[in-house]
Amino acid sequence: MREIKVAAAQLGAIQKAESREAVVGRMLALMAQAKAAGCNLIVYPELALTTFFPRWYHENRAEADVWFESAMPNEATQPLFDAAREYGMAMSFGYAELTPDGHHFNTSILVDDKGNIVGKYRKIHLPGHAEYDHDRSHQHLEKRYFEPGDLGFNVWRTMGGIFGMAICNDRRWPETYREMGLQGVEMILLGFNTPSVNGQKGAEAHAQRMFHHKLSVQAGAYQNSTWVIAVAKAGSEDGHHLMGGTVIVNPDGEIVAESRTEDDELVIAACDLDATVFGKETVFDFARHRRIEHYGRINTQ
Ligand code: CDT
Repeated sequence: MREIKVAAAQLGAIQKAESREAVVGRMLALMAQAKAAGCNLIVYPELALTTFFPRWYHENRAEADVWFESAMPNEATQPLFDAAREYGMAMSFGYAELTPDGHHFNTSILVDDKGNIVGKYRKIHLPGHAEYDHDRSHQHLEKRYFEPGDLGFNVWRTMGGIFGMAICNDRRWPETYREMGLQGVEMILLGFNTPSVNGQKGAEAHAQRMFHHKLSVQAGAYQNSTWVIAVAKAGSEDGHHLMGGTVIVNPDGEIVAESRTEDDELVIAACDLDATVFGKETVFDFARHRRIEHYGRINTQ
């Protein structure tokens, strides 16, 4: 048994005017609850420090840099690192990253139980559009503000297990899970912000959107025999609603715990990493059963 007690730390809405310090205060309150519940890993959502700003159009792209962090940790986030170290708790959260040479990424980090950043992932599948779209009631400008991640899908050996990260739209793509599955991933940490309405004609309604979210993470978990911790930012941000749906999914693809609210809320489960072994050695023993001679198109198209 290799048990990790995970707190999926859903965040409720973050308004445009809310400061990083105020959000970090909310994150610290959740971390204290997680500590009291005996958790040793806390996972926060995508872009955890700010509102989901890609809904806002800045004609001058540089103005959007206010939403980005040029160092991590920084003054606002240092208390998170200090608390994680004090509690002996590993953590993961997402933020908008501005690199020293001027690149912009939608990033998440994995911090070990000693407060050291041991892993970084930059979102690869960026949804939405780059220019203001008059046909949409809601903008989704991730392609304007971010570049596709340049680090690939890596995994990290820490806390006695093999961990990977992905961000939001990545969860809808089987390649995301398979890239990490091929490296033996045992737990994928995945934050998301999914608008309930994206204003595109023909877009699915809320219930169907929730179904597609769960379908994607449950299938990814099962087909790669891995835990998936999918953590939402939820609720109404300045009148723009984000669906919730924080779930902890086991390597059989079953939801073992899920959120009940659209507020700041911990979803907790004790996850045995050894539960990944059966699937990896049987139906999803990739070395024995995959037929890569027939998968050429996946790499070329
Ligand atoms: N943040 C993010 O990637 N959101 C997208 C919205 C796409 S609209 C269905 C997501 O896949 O949830």
